[in-house]
Amino acid sequence: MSSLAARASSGAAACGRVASAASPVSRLAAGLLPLPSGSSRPAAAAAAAAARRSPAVLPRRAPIIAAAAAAPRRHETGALVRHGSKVAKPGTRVAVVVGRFNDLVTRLLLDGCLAALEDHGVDCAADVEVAWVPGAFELPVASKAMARSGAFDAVVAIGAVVRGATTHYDAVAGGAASGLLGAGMDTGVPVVFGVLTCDTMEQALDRAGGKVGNKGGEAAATAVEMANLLADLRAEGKAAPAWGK
Ligand code: INI
Repeated sequence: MSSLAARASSGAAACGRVASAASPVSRLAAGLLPLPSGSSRPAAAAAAAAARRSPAVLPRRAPIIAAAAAAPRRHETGALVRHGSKVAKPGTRVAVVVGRFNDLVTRLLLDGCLAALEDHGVDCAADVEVAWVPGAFELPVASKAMARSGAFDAVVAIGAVVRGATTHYDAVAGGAASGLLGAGMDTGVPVVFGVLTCDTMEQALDRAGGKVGNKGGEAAATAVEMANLLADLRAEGKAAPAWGK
């Protein structure tokens, strides 16, 4: 099997519900994630081993990302300082728009995104909608339309633009970036840029669950943080309502 094919085949099922080498349980056991209080590394390793033995769908688990200090605090000057929590509020709804072009890469980004949404407390089965579009250039129109619907608290746009030999790259990458920025700005719904812009396919795969991490997972975390921050500010009348709200 080529290294590209091997990496592609490692992209496990969506939503992180199926045990895989990259599942949160395995990452816990490997020491890559902080342990929830009351559990031990050997216990996590045993859970990971059990999950590997049984490929069955795992029961729903609690979010495993600990809440960052979400309550506003005072700077020594008295200024109010706040961050959006990395743990989703119950019922946080997320649209994920994915480009089919270079889907060897975008499927892996999608897997990373959905697993991370679950890790951050989003209920994928109830509250996540995935929409495929032909390529990165189509991400803005679909993202903006979904953001305008009022049905989502955040949108994650996923794509992979690989330079190759043509100048098409610049038009597609630039159009996707400016279009997605505009979609968020126009609607007040965070539209997260989960689009890889790389010179080579190898660089893209490195960022889709390879040696540089998974940009889809990072985009999911950004979506949760921004949805929380805007919700908190809006609850206090300190941010304008989202489109149609
Ligand atoms: N779309 C991508 O998502 N990535 C690319 O690398 C790419 N390249 O290189 O051409 C690409 N092109 C298709 C584009 O997104 C549109 O689907 C197409 O132009 C139709 O509007």
